Amino acid sequence: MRIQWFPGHMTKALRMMQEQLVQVDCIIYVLDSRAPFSCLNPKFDALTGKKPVLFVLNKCDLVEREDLEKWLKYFALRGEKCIAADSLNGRQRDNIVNILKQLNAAVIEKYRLKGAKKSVRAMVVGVPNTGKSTFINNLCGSRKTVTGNKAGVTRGKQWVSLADGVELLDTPGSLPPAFEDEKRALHLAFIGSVKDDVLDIEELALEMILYFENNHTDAFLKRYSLEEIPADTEEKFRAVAQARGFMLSGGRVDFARTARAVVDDFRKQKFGKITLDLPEEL
Ligand SMILES: Nc1nc2c(ncn2[C@@H]2O[C@H](COP(=O)(O)OP(=O)(O)OP(=O)(O)O)[C@@H](O)[C@H]2O)c(=O)[nH]1
Ligand SMILES: [Mg+2]
Repeated sequence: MRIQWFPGHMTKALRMMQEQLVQVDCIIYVLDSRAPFSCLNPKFDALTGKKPVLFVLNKCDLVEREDLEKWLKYFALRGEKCIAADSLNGRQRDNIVNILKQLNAAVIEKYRLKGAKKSVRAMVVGVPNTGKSTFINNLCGSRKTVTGNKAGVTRGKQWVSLADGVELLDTPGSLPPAFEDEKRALHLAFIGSVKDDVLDIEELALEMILYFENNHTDAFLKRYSLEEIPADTEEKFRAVAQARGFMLSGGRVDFARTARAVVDDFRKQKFGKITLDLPEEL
């Protein structure tokens, strides 16, 4: 399945981030815990190469603790600062403010020696829909930024101040202009980081079913009360359609509706807590 989504607003966003780099002390790189590796965008290297980085494994509530630990260890072994976050329910503010202050200790000291009263400024970056804006709202304790359960919600830059001398810059999610690795592109599409409108939903659902043939098969079979996943493509959809009541007159399968249901079921955790990328598979 060919996946590409790099509209003009992403080029603009990347340019804006580059311009804003001089204004910030560090980068907060928000990843979706379900696919941390796929969420790494080489286009952000120009930003992260120049400033200290805090990686955030966001949406940690959507994965198993042991998978999360593997990723925390992966980053730690590389000497990267990385934390897990649940931006919907987590109480992570004090911890993150402390980490940001540690990460920027040198800059803070520089400001102090100059007698300047300056905040620590962090640019929040990530591919679309990883929860950047929600993460910021969680830290500031109010809905200062606009959020939404689809890719491409934030379109401009927005500064948000936290009371304790930290300022965060929300940015629009950006994808790479092209994907070298189809698996990474697929994982991003599964988690809703690629706008659904640019995807063929039936192809996406088929890719998802193929994923379940090799991973978490039991969860898929249980969800649709199946004994096995049929080998034939049409029969795969028929099996799900019959289970969900999406058959049309004359025994025809409502492919569009069935495909949508599979994709939505995945995104609503109906197959359980699934981590698509694991460090041992890299
Ligand atoms: N379960 C869960 N959902 C989250 C978490 N953080 C964000 N979300 C949800 O993820 C969706 C996307 O959140 P946003 O904050 O709009 O994501 P974003 O990265 O700012 O997206 P763009 O602006 O499009 O790049 C929303 O439906 C949020 O409620 C989290 O920690 N856990
Ligand atoms: Mg946003």
